[in-house]
Amino acid sequence: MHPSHFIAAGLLTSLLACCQQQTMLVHACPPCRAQGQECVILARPHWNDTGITLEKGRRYQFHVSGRWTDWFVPSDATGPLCPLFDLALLPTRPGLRYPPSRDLRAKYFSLVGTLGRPQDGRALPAHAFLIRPGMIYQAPETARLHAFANDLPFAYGNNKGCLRLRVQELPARKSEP
Ligand SMILES: [Ca+2]
Repeated sequence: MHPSHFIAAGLLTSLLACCQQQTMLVHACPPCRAQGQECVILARPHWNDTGITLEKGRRYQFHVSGRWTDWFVPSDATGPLCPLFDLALLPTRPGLRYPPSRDLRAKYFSLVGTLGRPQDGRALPAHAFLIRPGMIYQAPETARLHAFANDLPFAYGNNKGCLRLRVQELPARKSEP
């Protein structure tokens, strides 16, 4: 066998071992979708209506927990948990619904939030952004928060799992009304 075959087989074994280990962390999704300022974002739908309205000028902190899975690749809100998969998928990232041209950190299964959603369900609204765990976001307009797992538009059929998102409104700064 050619040495490159040994290397490829070793990489494949490592990837599968990583995935099997991480897939055990994927939680079953609870039946609820939104409760107060906490909601569940499913990986399968193109859009999740969080039921949460953000108000213009107010600041919010996003808390995200859980794991979801694209085909057999486990991910969290920032993308695939196995770095080698992340590297392998790099050339196809421009086709993502929220592509790296909008934010270089955009990966497969990054959690994306939008203010409102378009009627035709395709193009993203003007305000779309990556929801990074712990990040603080000041809403540029008053609108309902929607969210989805970043993926190729035609590739949602093999998505599984969910993340739990908690939106915490922060107190206004002293200079704010
Ligand atoms: Ca997929």
